[in-house]
Amino acid sequence: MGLTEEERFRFDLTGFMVRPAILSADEVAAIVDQIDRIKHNPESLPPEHRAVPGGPASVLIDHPKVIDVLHEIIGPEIRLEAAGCVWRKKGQSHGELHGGARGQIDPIFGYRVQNGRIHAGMVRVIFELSGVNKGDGGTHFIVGSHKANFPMHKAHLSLKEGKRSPFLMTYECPPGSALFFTENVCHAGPVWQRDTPRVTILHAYSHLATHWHRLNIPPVVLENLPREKQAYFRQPWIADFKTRPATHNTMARFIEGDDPVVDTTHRLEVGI
Ligand SMILES: O=C(O)CCC(=O)C(=O)O
Ligand SMILES: [Fe+2]
Repeated sequence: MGLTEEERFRFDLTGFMVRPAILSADEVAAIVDQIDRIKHNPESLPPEHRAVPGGPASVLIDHPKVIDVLHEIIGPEIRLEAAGCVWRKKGQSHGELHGGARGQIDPIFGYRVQNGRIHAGMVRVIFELSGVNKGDGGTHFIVGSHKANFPMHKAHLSLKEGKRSPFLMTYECPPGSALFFTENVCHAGPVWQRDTPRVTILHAYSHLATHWHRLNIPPVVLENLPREKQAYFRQPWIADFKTRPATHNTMARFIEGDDPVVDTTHRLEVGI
């Protein structure tokens, strides 16, 4: 369980790592079909499948080969706080290099290592459904920048051929792979170069105590997930001292209990 020694070394050193082909070909096909419909023909889907992580994509919420990593690098109690899908055609991009140098977001979401354990405040997982080959334009990273002590220097911020930092790295992977990175590493989603689209699902996981993204998943999607998957969207709190002994907001407590996964505030926020 957990990261292999090589994965731990690699993730700590560079700020990212890939677990290749963790999904079966059938899982990949079903999720790609769902994203195709979400982007191009949403009415062909039931409402609870019209946004991720509903429908076939829900297999990704608690995939054992992903949770395994997150428990080690975030902690035993985690939340999934944002999910989205991408259908990136040739010529399209996410954008330039951003983040890094410990300055991206508040230190509570930062990256640190203490007593031999990684504590990553927030971890992004990108499920690469169409795979990435050399030169395609997968996500790029300035390796080590999640631990840099000085601001990102402009000499290292170009994605232009010939002007790229020697620290800029990327990866290749087969379809159905999971890319993990700390949100604190400087990264970019460059122009996609392949004729077939880059199809991905992006998840942001964080510690149970925090919530960076405002939740924007439609209530119908969350309400139709099984309880074990809804548990990843439970409220961000650790302990309730009104009870004796104190109640802890564990996953098991949520699954056994009857807390609603969608509260009135969230309904109002998403306008329902
Ligand atoms: O599209 C990409 O490759 C990068 C996306 C990104 O910047 C992010 O997930 O934070
Ligand atoms: Fe980003």
